[in-house]
Amino acid sequence: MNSNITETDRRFMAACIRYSRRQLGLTGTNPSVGTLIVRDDGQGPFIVGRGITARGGRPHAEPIALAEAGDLARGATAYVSLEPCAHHGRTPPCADALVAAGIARVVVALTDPDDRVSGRGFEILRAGGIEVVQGALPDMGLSVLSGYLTRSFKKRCQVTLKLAVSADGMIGRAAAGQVPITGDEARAQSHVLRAEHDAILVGIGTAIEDNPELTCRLPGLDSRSPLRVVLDSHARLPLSSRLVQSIGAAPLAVATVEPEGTAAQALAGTGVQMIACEEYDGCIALPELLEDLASRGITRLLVEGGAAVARSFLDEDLADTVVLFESDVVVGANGIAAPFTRSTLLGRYDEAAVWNFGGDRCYEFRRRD
Ligand code: AOF
Ligand code: ZN
Repeated sequence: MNSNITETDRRFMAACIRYSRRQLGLTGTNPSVGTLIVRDDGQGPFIVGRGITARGGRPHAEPIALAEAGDLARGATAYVSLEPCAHHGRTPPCADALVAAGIARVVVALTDPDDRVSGRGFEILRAGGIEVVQGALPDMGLSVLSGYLTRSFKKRCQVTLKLAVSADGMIGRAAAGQVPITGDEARAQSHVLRAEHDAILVGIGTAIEDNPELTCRLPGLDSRSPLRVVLDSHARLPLSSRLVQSIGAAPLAVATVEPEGTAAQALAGTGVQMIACEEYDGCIALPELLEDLASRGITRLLVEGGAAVARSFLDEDLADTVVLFESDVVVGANGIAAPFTRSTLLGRYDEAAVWNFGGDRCYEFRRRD
């Protein structure tokens, strides 16, 4: 453990990372970074400036926080979840801005892998006389920045696989449309997950059977609906489906191996984006699709169903995080069995968190890389 990191540092870094969650799903290819400017004039530390990477990725977090702090930044500590940038993009380097503002100390969770930054941000800070403390709560930092890091290192979007399972191990009932498994609180939480991702994906079976809308319908957060993507080899998505009908509320893309066919062209005519896919073993090739989505600026993808799609992502080792809701509801006859259970996940995943939402439990698993 880095002995330069104090208990106060951990407290403010935790607050900084929690704060940075707010822009997840909104910053495109840019990471959602948080900055808190904290000063202590002898009566205890207090926050004088806050910033998170803005919608679309700019401005970055640091200049927003510095602007709020004004002259109070002089002599203060800046908590930043990612190494401050060193490059001239549409804005000047954040590392320079921290030096110019007279910041005395910078505490960072994770190093930025971007070639234009990696290590150089720290160099600028040190050359400017700032004390730099690296490695404050890196695991917590990863909970927000892992999508950005996955996209940087693996050139594909990060995948969160979400599943709701009944007490008898089912995810629905055959030919019954949407079957409620979890309660209101868990459902609201799954809409938070939608808001925090750049795109949400289901298979064509779920799109037809459940006829979902896949938008974020939390009060005040409807503008945070992600791009909706349907895995639909033969472009079978009905024009009358809720997904197509709600295209004004959130964009929709169909991943298909027949982008030029009549059905695909009819969908395209309504504004649906076509993603031309490669076929592997009679199915859409998922690794290539994830690369394609990353190149379209998608950093975090939420996979919501159904069983076959979930199984494919797990079998191909493409699910980075699994969010599993468990309820006390019994589905009974004609149930569709869950493609995995908590115990089958534990071989490859670590249980990272457990929550209660109303009467339901929610487990977050992270893949051991
Ligand atoms: C920071 N603070 O809040 C963010 C950073 O296209 P640009 O110019 O915005 O640069 C994108 C890069 O900036 C991105 O790859 C990452 O290295 C960094 N993001 N840096 O200092 C921030 N969002
Ligand atoms: Zn920057």
